[in-house]
Order: sequence, then structure tokens, then C-alpha cells
Amino acid sequence: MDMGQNDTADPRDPNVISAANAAHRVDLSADYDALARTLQRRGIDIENVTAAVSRFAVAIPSWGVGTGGTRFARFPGQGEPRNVFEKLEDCSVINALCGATPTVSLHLPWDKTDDFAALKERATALGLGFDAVNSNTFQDRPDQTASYKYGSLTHTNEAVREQAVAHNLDCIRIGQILGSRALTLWIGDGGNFPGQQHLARAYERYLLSAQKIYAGLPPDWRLLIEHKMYEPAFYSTVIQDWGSSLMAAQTLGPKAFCLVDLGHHAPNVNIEMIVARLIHAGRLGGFHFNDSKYGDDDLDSGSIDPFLLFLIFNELVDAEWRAVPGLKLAHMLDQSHNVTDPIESLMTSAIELTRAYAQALLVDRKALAGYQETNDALMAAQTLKRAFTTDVQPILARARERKGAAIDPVGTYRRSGYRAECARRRPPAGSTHSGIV
Ligand code: RM4
Ligand code: MN
Ligand code: MN
Repeated sequence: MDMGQNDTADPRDPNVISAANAAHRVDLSADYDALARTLQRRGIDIENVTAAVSRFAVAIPSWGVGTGGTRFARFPGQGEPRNVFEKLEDCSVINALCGATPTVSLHLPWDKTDDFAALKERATALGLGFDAVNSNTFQDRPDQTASYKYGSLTHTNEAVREQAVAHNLDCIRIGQILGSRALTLWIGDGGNFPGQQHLARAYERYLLSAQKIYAGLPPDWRLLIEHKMYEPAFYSTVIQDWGSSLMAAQTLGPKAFCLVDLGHHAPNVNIEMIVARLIHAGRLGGFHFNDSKYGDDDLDSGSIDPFLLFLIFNELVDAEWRAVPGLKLAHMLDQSHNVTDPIESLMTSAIELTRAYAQALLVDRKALAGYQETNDALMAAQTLKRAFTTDVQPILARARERKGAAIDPVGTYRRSGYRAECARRRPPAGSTHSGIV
């Protein structure tokens, strides 16, 4: 991109990032060295933690870089991306500055374009790859014949189900062009009234439709089944919980896994236990990270309940520690940014995930196992708390710096003037096709 203005600098330019980092280097070194000594006293080599954090990656949802909205209104931001190519530009800024988001997850048909090969080429030029493809059968679009008003994969009418299956197969075809290796299946199907739907038959129809999609998966692909308690169906949702999702995955076959969107549970549900159970079943496929207070709020990861995020990562690191076989997770952010600059929110959220991961790596697992065996509840809890309350900021910043990313991503981004430059180059063009999110 040619920023072309004296008062703006391309935030992806390594020289721009390095110049911005210069102002923080001395302080960071002092903080990092101090933390290294603290951790050493606990028997932890900081370099191992920093190296693990450096390897952590999470996908950016293409729809996340546009401003989201609620059922009531959407207040568009300045210089929003108007098409999938511009979304990729913003994703490349996020990745350059925080160094943890090398892939993008598309949502179809929101991200429809005539030339997916060109999109793939553009992504490669920007240093980006593609993560799971998300299908969309929860909305009607002008060119389709059947309506999803009363469901898609579980609809009573076979023609509607076939259309929804065909769309998913099309998503796989597009994903193959892009180099994706997973299809994420989330449906809004369900009922708003008791009695509206036959609960058992709707689930059976889901399985029959999902089998057809599964049969279309290339050998190296996975099907990620996403459950959600409610919305848009408010009384009964066909894939409402991890039980429905797990049974579906087990029925479909070894390439089917469960995807946990953090916002898709009732308040106070113990999500880390769900994670543990799915790991036990060998069916945990990945996450949609976000945070919430009440429902599927799609708030920034770690903004409401960072301890929950830590406890989830604690389960993941524990599984790594136990060398649970075949654990290969698709990490993605799934957020809606209504009042912030989406680029800033996504960078901050990616960093919050690395923070939770780093904290989880600090848990003294041998000590914890001992306290668990001897039923020392207080010390077991303290062992987790000690890791959670450690300020790992210097580790995160050092990991970014070593990758050529920014020590201070938001500050560097703001000073670059990227958003103002986008506002000049991208006059509003109606909807960003990011729908309800
Ligand atoms: C759903 C779910 C899906 C996402 C849509 C936009 O609530 O989280 O993952 O694709 O929203
Ligand atoms: Mn989701
Ligand atoms: Mn959701």
C-alpha cells in the first residue's frame, strides 16, 4: 500500500516498527531481565516461555475488521474495509504489529469475490494464509431459491436442506483454492416456540445433512462443529450444546471435531470443564475466542473475565504437558467491535490470548498434581493464582520484538495514522457485508 502522505507511515514497514520499538527497548530489557530472575527462582527458564509464546497463533475473522453492530444499530467506523481485499489489508496490519495472527478466517458468502485465486495471491503477498472457512446458512441472499427462515440443514423441506448442503460443499471448494483445511459449521436452526419443531427429528435431519458435507471433505480437512445455546432460535437450538456437538462429531467420523465459541454458553457455565471433556473424547477441534457478560456478546477476548481465559489455557497447556495425542487446535477470534477501532481490538485480543497462554505455562504442574493428590484445595488454588497473577507483559513484548512486531502495537498503530489514511482511501460504500456481527 502506498500511504503517500507525509503525516502517515505504513505500520507494516519494518523500519517504522523498529523505530517505534527503539523508544521502549531499554525499559523492556530491564523488565524482562527482572522477570527472568523471578521466574528462575521458581525453576522456570523464561526463554522457554518466550519461545512458546512466539509460536502461538490465532486467526483473524474477516468480519471482525469491519465495525459490528447490534440488533438496534450499527455505527460505522472511519475507513472501514469495503471488500475482502481491503479486509486482508487490515489483517496484515494486525499481524505485522502483534506478530500472532498469520491467518484469516473467511465467512461465505460475506467474503464472496469473483476470483479466489487472486485473493489467495494477494494474501500470500501480504504474508497471510487462510484458516477455517465459515459457511453461512443463517441468512437469505438474493440469488438463492429456497429460504432459511425455518432452518437450513435441519429444514423440514428437503430442497432447503440440499441447498444448505450445496453451499457448504461450495465453501470447501473455495477453501481448497485458498489453502484452508477446515470448514466451520454453525447453523442458526431451531425453534422459537415449544412444539414448533420435533426436537428429535430436527437433530436427525442435521446428522443426515452433515453426513453429506462430511463426505465432501478432502482427506486432510476437518469439520468443526460449533454449538450455541440460543439465538437466533430462542426456544430450542438444534446444536445447542457440546453434547449435541460431540454426538454429531462421533456420528460423522474421525475428521469431525467440536469447536467451542466462548460466548455460546449460559452465564457461569464452567467452560474449562467442557474443554477438558472434549480433550478427553479426542474431539476438541478449536475455539472462537471472545468474551461475554450475558450471552453471545462477542466482546474482546479477556476484557470481562481474564481468569476464565487463563483457566481454559490452563487445560490446553495441561493437555500439552500430558502429551495428549492428536491435539491440533484451530484458534480463531470471533468478536464484534461496536465501539472501538476493530484493528485495535483485534490486536489487543490476540495479545490477551498470548497473555493467558503465557500465564498457563507458568503453572507449576508438578506441585499442582501433588496438591490435588493430597486434597490440599487451598494450595492447589494458590498454585493457579500464582501463575495467573504474574505480570507476563515483558514476555509478550519480547516475543513480539523478536519477530519484528511492535513492542507497543496500539501506540505504534495510532502514531502511523493508518486509520485516517484508510478514511481518505476508502469512502463508505454502503454495507460491509458483515451482517449482524
Ligand atoms: C454466530 C457464531 C458463528 C459466527 C456467526 C457470525 O453466533 O458465533 O461462529 O460465524 O455468529
Ligand atoms: Mn463463533
Ligand atoms: Mn457467536
